Amino acid sequence: MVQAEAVADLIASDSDASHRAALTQLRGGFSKQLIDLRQQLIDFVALVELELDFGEEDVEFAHRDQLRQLMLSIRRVLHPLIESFAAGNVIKNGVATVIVGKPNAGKSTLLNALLNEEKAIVSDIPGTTRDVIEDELFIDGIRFRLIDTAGLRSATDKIEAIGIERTQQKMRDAALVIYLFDAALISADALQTALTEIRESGKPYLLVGNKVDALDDAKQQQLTAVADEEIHWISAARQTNLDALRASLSNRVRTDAAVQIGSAVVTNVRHHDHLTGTDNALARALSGLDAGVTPDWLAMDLRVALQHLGELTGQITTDDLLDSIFSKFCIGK
Ligand SMILES: Nc1nc2c(ncn2[C@@H]2O[C@H](COP(=O)(O)OP(=O)(O)OP(=O)(O)O)[C@@H](O)[C@H]2O)c(=O)[nH]1
Ligand SMILES: [Mg+2]
Repeated sequence: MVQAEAVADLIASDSDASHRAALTQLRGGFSKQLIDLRQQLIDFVALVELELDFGEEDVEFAHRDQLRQLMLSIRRVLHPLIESFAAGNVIKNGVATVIVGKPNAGKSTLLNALLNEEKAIVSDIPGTTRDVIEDELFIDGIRFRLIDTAGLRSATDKIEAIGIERTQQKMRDAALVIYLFDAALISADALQTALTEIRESGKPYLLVGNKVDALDDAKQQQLTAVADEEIHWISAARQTNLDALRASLSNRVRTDAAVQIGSAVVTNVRHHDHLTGTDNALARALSGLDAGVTPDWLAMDLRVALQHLGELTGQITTDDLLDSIFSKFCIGK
């Protein structure tokens, strides 16, 4: 299932938007650097491929030492990016994201809506969810472990008490908290109290007001004033504004991880795959160079590296290679 989702995510991210996101994510210097280095590599591959046309004559157009230096400098750019991904621990475990709030706030409805699946039981009886319900969700290539919990209140029986205890444990373990409240029902005071608690917990959180479909403007303004911070207004049942919530989730992870690591951070599975793909291909090309392999072997590894780099930076066509060959050489001469 995890693999299937990852594959689905890879396919889904193969779009203009994801290429743009890739560039944004590889932030300023990194993306520009990668594009420059890729162009230099294209020029080298063109030279190596040209050697193939003169196979019998044992010519060497591509300066091997310069090629080696170029590959080493590309790898120096790749490595911190690859490591940032591991450091975020995002690929392995996902971002533990727990949905908490009072009973009946609509936590299970939100879980189901985000997962697009009737995973948790929804009912108008407060205290419906007693156990912890978890599933994986991919947003912009980031893996989230979404956790629905028992609503927080004074428990009415033993089982609910255990459920609430688990909610609190999950909150402590979570990387991110979605604090969900029933906007139509909550009082300004109750929101204030809840906010004080969640702020004191020190966890990164998103404040989400549910049931906007049942909310009047005056109440919405009142709650906005009380909160004095961004509230994500949604209707879980009608699936209103869920895209904005998804975007906030993925932004939050990107910026937090960036703060933590202090530089560009790769959180996208697809990017990570292309970064390691490039790196592995370059490692093979480098050991090929050391072993003195023939240009066709070298060209093969370099092409793989270019393919990955091109998909990362969002500009891949084999025409690039042809252009480079024809802009620099006149074969006829
Ligand atoms: N009007 C409206 N009702 C909603 C919305 N989202 C959920 N509900 C209703 O609110 C009730 C409670 O929803 P649940 O998702 O079970 O709430 P919960 O927070 O998981 O509740 P517990 O598991 O008891 O803690 C159900 O009757 C839902 O249909 C919404 O956006 N608008
Ligand atoms: Mg529930």
